[in-house]
Amino acid sequence: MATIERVEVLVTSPGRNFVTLRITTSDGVTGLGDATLNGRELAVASYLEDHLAPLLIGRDPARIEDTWQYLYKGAYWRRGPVTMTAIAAVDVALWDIKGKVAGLPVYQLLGGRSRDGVLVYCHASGTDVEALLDDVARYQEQGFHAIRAQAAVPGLSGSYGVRKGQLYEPAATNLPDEQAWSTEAYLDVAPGYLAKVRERFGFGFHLLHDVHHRLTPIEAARFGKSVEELRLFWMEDPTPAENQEAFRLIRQHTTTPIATGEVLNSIWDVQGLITEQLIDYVRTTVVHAGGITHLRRIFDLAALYGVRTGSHGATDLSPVTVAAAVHVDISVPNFGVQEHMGHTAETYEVFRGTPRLANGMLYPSDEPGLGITYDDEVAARFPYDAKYLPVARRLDGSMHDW
Ligand code: GCO
Ligand code: MG
Repeated sequence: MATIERVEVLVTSPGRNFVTLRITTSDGVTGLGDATLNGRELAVASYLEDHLAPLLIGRDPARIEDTWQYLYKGAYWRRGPVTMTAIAAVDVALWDIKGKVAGLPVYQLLGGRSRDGVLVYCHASGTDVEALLDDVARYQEQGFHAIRAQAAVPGLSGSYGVRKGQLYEPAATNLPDEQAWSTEAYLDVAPGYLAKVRERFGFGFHLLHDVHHRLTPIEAARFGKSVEELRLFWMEDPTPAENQEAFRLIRQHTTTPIATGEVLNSIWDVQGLITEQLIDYVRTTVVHAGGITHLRRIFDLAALYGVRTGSHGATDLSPVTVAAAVHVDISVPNFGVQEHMGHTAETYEVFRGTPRLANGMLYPSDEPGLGITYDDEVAARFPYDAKYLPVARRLDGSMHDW
């Protein structure tokens, strides 16, 4: 029997910080798992290095479920983003190894394809409405069928989701950037720019919008109602996700579909949202929700209640997560959509073999395992560089949800 012989925690910053776990077996097979928790990266690195690596040495790499239970139940302390991201990294690395040992891509181990390709949505944004419309046109020309639209709110220093450089990257400063927020100003402008997108481009594509936890339940209900005729694919994170009951109020008032879950990390965090059918899309991801093993459990529960998947896929999730997500997305029956942002050229030099993007769809690699390799030499050129997500303050100076 092969055993786990080596466990390495790799930290690199090719444009942004990524933490990667590499497990090597006594047969020389390696597996990769993403362990990146944006803005809190080193907490997960330490959890893996100091607490999990010693437990893994000598274990059977084939026992994925048992290892998951061992690490989850063995922690005693339940859930939480740091624990669940660390467990995810181990889990995904073990799926990668299992695929390589079997000579099969991971999606084949998950039951094979349920569809030909994975529908993705991209991010259009603009500092004003005209710039947003130009960006939507650009993505349509590139063949995307689903487009998220965000525009700056006049008078506010920072508006979530608006790109400054090549890619939208919120964790861009060495200390948290302080941004101003006004719900009134946002609610005055957002339904209007979304309407302009529909006016200009019609209804022949999916239009999405991320509220980014900024509204109270009743404000979110009002927002959802005000955009009903625009037939959004979803409004994302209309209110902070930790209060599951809040979604009942929103649900009672609007038919605009609701997506949430990118900040949640376990089946228990989304249990009520799913079983009470308070959401339409669950956005938990491979990396933050306990890996492929646990995410599939969430998606199976969701399938029972007609809730579809819509996994988070921002730049702070490494290409290892993107690959793992696409293996899951292509196989589960209740797939909805996958977020796609892409990464910098430097990131793709470190992580090689990312899923193929064509005509607004992602296709998994047919290489054994996940299909991603990690280049240590290139990674060494990009040392860790502490970066934080911004914070938001209301106009009176008090803290708001970012
Ligand atoms: C999204 C997200 C992200 C997050 C980021 C935090 O929908 O893509 O909201 O942009 O803000 O992942 O690290
Ligand atoms: Mg979001």
